[in-house]
Amino acid sequence: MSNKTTTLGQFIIERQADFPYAKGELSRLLRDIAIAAKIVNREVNKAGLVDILGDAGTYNIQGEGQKKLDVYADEQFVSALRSGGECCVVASEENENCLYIESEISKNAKYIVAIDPLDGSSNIDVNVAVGTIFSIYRRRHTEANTKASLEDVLQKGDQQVAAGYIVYGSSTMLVYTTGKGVNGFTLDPSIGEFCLSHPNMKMPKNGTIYSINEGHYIHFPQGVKDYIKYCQQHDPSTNRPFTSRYIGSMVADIHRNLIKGGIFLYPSTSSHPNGKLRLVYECNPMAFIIEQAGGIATDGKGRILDIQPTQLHQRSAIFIGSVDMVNSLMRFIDS
Ligand code: AHM
Ligand code: MG
Repeated sequence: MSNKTTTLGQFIIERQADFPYAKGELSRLLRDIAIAAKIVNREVNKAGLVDILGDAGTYNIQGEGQKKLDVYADEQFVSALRSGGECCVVASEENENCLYIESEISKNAKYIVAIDPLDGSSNIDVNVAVGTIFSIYRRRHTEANTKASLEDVLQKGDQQVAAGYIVYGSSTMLVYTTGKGVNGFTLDPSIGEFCLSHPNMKMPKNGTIYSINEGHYIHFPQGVKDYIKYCQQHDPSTNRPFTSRYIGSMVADIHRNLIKGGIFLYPSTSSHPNGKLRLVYECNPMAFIIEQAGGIATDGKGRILDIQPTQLHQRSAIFIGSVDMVNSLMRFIDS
């Protein structure tokens, strides 16, 4: 067995020819995101030691209280993207409007980044895994001096040129796709590099894990309730009852299911009639990654990646995971 370590930087350069319009810009953009991820990782890791836990005392556009680390992570990613020069618009969960980067080096940049800088905020204060989710689009009009607009951000998910997540867990991993499969890198803190640890990730076609906040059961649509009961029934021929696992950090829940096989569900509920999770920077990137790994993602009516976004912070129901499990759920939803 070879002991050769491939760093994320090396891997990106080796794979550059795979990228659409390969001129190095997307490689540099991914590198910028990885740098910010390392800085956020450092802060998440010492969160108990410095004054960074707890509420920032501010609210995001969705009226959700912001944690200090939410704000810190947002600043780090925006700053890395701003100074990197390859991104002209950042759309973040933490900001009401898109941030147009109009500096000399960025104003003609070709890429748009939509990001949830720190997902799973409610887990920050209690040492449970949190994550970052990002999605990259190409600007629709790239002629010099044409301005990027909201329409560039509101592209369907199937127009993504890359997407990825970082999970700050028992180890820190960066997983990404550029539409040619999914690769995972683990941060080696001793050298400060993400190293290829999970090449060509494939989601098992079937699994035995279902992930949903069952506390909201009473508010779920009937088809989802019926599916949960199905998961809990005894039937050794289909390995039921299944196992329930719910961390409350979408990134960590989906990462586990990607490796082990499973389904993650966040349906519409009476308090969140359109679901809770945001289409542009949560559902779309995760759907792109899971599809690239061989799984599927739907809102219960159709493919997540086919939804035309109309608003930056719009929400969607999402059912995402192993093909056989999502298809089995769909039979309950359709009936
Ligand atoms: P956030 O972006 O404000 O952190 O919210 C998103 C998180 C997801 O990571 C997670 O899957 C979900 O909210 C958990 O919601 P709930 O507490 O309703 O189960
Ligand atoms: Mg989030």
